[in-house]
Amino acid sequence: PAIRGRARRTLALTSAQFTERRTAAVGAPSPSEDFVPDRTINDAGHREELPGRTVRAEGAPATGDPTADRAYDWLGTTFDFFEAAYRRNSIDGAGLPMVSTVHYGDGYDNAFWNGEQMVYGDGDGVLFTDFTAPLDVTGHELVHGVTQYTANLEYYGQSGALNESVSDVFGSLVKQWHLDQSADRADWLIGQGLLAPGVNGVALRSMKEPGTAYDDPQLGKDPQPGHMDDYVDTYRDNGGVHINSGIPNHAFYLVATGIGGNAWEKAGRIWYQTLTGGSLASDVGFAGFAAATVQAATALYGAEATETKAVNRAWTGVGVSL
Ligand code: ASN
Ligand code: ZN
Repeated sequence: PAIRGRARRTLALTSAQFTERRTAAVGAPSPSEDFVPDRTINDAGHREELPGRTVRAEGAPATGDPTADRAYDWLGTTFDFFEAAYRRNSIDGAGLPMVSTVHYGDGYDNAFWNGEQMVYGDGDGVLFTDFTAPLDVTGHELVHGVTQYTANLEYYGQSGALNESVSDVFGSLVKQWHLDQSADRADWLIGQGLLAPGVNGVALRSMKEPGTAYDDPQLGKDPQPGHMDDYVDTYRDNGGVHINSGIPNHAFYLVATGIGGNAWEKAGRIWYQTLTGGSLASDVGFAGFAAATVQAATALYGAEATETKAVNRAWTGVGVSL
C-alpha cells in the first residue's frame, strides 16, 4: 500500500507541485535554462482530414520526407527564436506542444493555423509549391497561435489586418534571426520561394514595398497598400485582412530600419510587448495599435528616445495619425 500510495501521489502531481518540489530539490531554474520544444508532425496523406497520422514526434529521427522534416525543423527554429529573443516558452508561453499536419489535401494552395495546430498544403505546382519551404510561413502560422493566446485580435477588418501583420512581422523576424541579418540587409519578403516557377513574382508579400511581391496573369497583382491613402474597403478576405496588413507591415519595416541593427532586438521587442502586454482590445484598430506601440516604446526606452521617435515617425509615414 505504501508503494502504491507513493506512486499515485507522484502521478497526480500538478505541474505547479512539480515545480515546487523541483525547486526544493535542486534550486530555482536559472533564467538561462533552456525551454524544451514538444513537436508532433502528422501526415494527412493528401486528404483534407486532421490531424492525420503521426510521422515524427519530438526527438525522433528524420523521416526522410523533406516536407515533414522541414516542418519539424522550422517549428524548432521558431521555438528557439521566441526563447532567444523574448524568453517566450512556445505558443502559449507555457510550453504548449506544437502540432503540424503536412500533405494536407490534394495540391492544396495554403497553410493555416486552425486554432489548435498548423496545417500545410503541398501547393498545386502551378501557383504555389510546398508551404513548408519558407521559414517565415511556419513562423507566420505559429504566431497566429501566439496572438490567440495573447491579444486575441479579432479576425476581421483592422484588428484582423493587425492579426495578419503581427504574424508577418514575427515570421519575418524569425527568418532574419535565423540568417543573422540586420534590418538593412533583410529582404522583408514573406513566402519567398513559395511561388511556382511560372509565376511572375518573388514572394507572397513585401513589407518593404507592399503591393510589389507579384504581378501575374493567373495570380493577379499583389493587392497590398503600404499607406492609409490606399486602404482597401472590402467585405472579401474577412474585410481585407491579408490586404490592409500591408500598412502595419510597412510601419514595422519603417521602425526597424529607422532604429537600425537587428530588427528583432528593439523594433521586435516593442511589437512583442504591444502584443503580449495586455493593453490591446481584441477589436483594436490601426490607431489604437499604433498608440500602444508608442506606449510600449516609451516604457522600454523612454519618451524622448530615438526608438520611440522612430515608432512615431513610422506611423505618420503610413498615414496612421496618433
Ligand atoms: N495562410 C493564411 C493565413 O495564415 C490562411 C488563411 O487565411 N486562413 O492567414
Ligand atoms: Zn495569416
